[in-house]
Amino acid sequence: MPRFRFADRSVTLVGVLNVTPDSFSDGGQFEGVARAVAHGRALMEQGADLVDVGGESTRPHATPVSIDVEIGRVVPVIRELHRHGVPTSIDSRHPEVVAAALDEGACVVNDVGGLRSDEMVRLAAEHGAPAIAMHMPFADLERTHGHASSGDVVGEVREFLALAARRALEGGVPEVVVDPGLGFGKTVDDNVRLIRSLKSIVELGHPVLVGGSRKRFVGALTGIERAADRDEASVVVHLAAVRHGASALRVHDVARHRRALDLWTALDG
Ligand code: HH2
Repeated sequence: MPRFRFADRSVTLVGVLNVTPDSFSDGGQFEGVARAVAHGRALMEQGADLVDVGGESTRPHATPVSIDVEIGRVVPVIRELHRHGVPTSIDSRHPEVVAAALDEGACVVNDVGGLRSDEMVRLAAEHGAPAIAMHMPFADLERTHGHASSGDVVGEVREFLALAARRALEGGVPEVVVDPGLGFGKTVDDNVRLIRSLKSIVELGHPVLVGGSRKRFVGALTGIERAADRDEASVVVHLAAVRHGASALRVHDVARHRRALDLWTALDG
């Protein structure tokens, strides 16, 4: 797999591939290797630059899965996508899963745990893989989702990401992408403030990834109840993020985002 660098494009479009029974918007749709691989390849045809493969839902009250189950879900899919030349990131909080995925051809580490673990940094460095550090207020999901905002969410997130990026770069990771972690232990207002103030995170000097796709705050702001009906609204959220300096978007509906981004680029030219 040729090396993957976010800095090679002005906006990197990351397609979501959840190989889980219980993800909040598409749980159960892409279970089984054949279905998952077909969807991953379709995402590339629709214009994704990278396919983000996850085997554990991070939604509130998701049933925890064992490391073996998570590996069993993601590794065969990554191996097969690699065989078809599809670049993948591994979306996992667990170094054992990340290690297995990198060995099978994943070329980016996506750690919603914010690269808190030295092992995660070591693995990305050893494989020469870029790493995404996402902000979660706590290392575990239950505490994160029960978290009520502090006052200065933007300052808190910026400080966390600055530290995570510094540690990772010092540990030898070739490229660090920072992500404010929309929807992770944040109120609707926190998410809005993070998008509006994204520039202060962009100023850290690392590519910024935003993942607002179909999330609850998008539903709260629009009144759209069903997560799968929030793709149009997600496009608006993500274009706002691009306007404020985001250079990577993690999305479920790649086709819609690709069209919107191409039009945006033509008009913004
Ligand atoms: N959001 C989710 C999962 N992984 N990774 C990054 N870097 N940024 C995000 O915002 C992010 C992420 C949650 O979305 P999804 O994968 O669709 O849901 P689930 O965790 O239920 O599988």
